Amino acid sequence: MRTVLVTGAAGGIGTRLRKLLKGAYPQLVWSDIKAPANLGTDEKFIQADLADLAAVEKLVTGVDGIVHLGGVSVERPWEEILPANIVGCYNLFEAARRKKVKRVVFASSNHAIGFYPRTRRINVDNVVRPDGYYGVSKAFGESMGALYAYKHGLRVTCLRIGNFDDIPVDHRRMSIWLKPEDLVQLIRIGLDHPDLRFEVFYGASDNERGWWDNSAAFRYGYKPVGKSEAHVREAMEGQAKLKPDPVADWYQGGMFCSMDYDSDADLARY
Ligand code: 15L
Repeated sequence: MRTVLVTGAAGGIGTRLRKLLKGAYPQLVWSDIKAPANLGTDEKFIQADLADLAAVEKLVTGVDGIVHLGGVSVERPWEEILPANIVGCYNLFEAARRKKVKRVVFASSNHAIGFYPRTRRINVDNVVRPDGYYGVSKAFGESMGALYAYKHGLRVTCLRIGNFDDIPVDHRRMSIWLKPEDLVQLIRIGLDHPDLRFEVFYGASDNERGWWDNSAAFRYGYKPVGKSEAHVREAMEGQAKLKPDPVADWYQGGMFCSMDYDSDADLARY
């Protein structure tokens, strides 16, 4: 990898990665729909709207690998998800194919599988259970990744990111926490590992209370350094400030599941 493009440079994860990936590749190119506020003079930034295919094609020209963080990163109405996360994701993969980009690391999310109960341990072979339109867009992105990997020869890694933060901030996050340095490890496996064709990994640190079997990532050498048990006190303090919510507390996706929820199903059966 000589030139690596990262979309979503102005978002929460992008902003952290701008520091953590510094020097990792000879040329890093950062992009977003708007410029990050604190752009350094040594950082190369290209403004682009993911919904504009011609602009995305221009953006990926000459790039070897892409880390695709761009788009809407929370649950929003369909009218907002569609251009940014569905059309934008198609444009990204299609432009990558046309311009012969070698690898894509796609930032998927735990919300692609949010409707699994916390009592279930799942791996990457369980079918998706999105917990909103945002989760649907992440499941779509994983499907696009598989299509472009097997049909067009791209090498694609989808990271089902749990909660990216310095520490886990509540009970749920104890199970899904991802320390920033561990995300960097997963991204570098996706960009550099010679044997990789298409994989889905869980973006989670070493969480004793975790719900996900991440053996796919471990097979590629992932060794998470973050241990959520080391932060249990702060997480329980955060939890004490939250109101009980039977749907959010039952499912892995938390509050994304209880948003607009109007099913009368017996929770314990699903
Ligand atoms: C995500 O996918 C979101 O991008 C982030 O804002 C958090 O809500 C996270 O999931 C989470 O589930 O905690």
